[in-house]
Amino acid sequence: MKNEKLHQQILKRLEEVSKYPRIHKNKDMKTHLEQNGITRRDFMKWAGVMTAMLSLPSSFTPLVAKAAELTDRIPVVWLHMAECTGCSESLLRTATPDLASLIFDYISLEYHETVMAAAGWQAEENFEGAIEKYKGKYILMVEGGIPSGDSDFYLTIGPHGHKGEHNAKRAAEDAMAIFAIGTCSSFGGIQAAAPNPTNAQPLHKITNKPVINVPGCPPSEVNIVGNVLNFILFGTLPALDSYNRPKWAYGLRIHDLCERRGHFDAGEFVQEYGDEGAKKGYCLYKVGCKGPYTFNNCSRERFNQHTSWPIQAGHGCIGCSEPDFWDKMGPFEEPLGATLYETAIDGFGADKTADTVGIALLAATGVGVAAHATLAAINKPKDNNEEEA
Ligand code: FSX
Ligand code: SF4
Ligand code: F3S
Repeated sequence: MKNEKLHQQILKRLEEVSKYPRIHKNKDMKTHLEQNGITRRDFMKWAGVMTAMLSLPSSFTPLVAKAAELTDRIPVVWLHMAECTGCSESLLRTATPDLASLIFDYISLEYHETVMAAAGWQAEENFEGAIEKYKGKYILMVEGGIPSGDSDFYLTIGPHGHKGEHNAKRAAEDAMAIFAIGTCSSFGGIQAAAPNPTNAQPLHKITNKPVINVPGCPPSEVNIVGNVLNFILFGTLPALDSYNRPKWAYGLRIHDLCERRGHFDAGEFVQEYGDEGAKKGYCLYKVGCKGPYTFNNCSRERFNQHTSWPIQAGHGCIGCSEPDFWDKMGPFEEPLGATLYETAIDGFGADKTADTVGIALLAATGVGVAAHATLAAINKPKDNNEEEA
């Protein structure tokens, strides 16, 4: 019944979006996929995966596919601030273009400094033109931390030498929805790490409008495209956690679905890189994995067409989707020990779960798995329970 209502609501929304003018006059999704050697079957399979990722029932797959087909109805303005461009690279530079990057190709990117042909005066004109032409109708995506206040001269863009902060504020004013792409834009990132010489700020500090954070350094391509699809499907803000991250992507800890989790529960740890445990794929907690403190879906979605992710490659998670991880998660190759780290689990020192308590119980009683499971359940954020049920 609840699903039926949601289904109707989405259908109505998609109908509305399909009335928006098409931006690619000469290209439809079918041709776009064919030109890139993707069959309809592959596309529907991908839509099925995205449906599950967005926590929707599988019967909604055709709606998600339709939303992908409508991605050319909503213009996107993408700004670069202070960053390494890894977020764009994550999306656009897969070895063979996967569906997420193909969909992104199809989205009407009205302005994106890395991929557009224009430069100089022309580029600046394109920026002004896009936000004027699509006033109130575009999605703004901002990548990078934003030098601000007295230090905003650390970032100037284009021939007029506008400050990054000026452009971000200007574009935010008339945007329909705003996404901070990557940890730098969501939380300040490496620019804002101590001593933060450029006074870099996250996007939400320089605009009063609601900002959806899509952190990760970089975030995966599926999280970026998933947010666009989510917006097309619902037209509203998704359910967010306490750091304004969409719960469908950031609702669980890396540790919750990690492929090495069985070894954690069995007390089997890599003690140092290259040891026997490392060869056997044991848990990386003792060599610094921050998976127990980090909320993201890498353990489920991986990167580069589901190929691999940091922990599969043999290094612990460094907590790249958490606020201030450069300052607070280090040293990256050592456990945090008894540090009380402020996470979305309400400031609870996750090591208590992960090491001190879990492992002590494991050794003392031999019922570590159950003990750990109980502790993990206690420490889950309350507002995530509904999604896990
Ligand atoms: Fe880089 Fe993006 Fe990290 Fe930041 O990603 S991958 S430094 S999150 O803004 O380009
Ligand atoms: Fe995986 Fe890290 Fe948790 Fe070990 S500590 S199970 S490697 S997330
Ligand atoms: Fe980042 Fe950890 Fe995922 S380091 S990419 S959140 S596994």
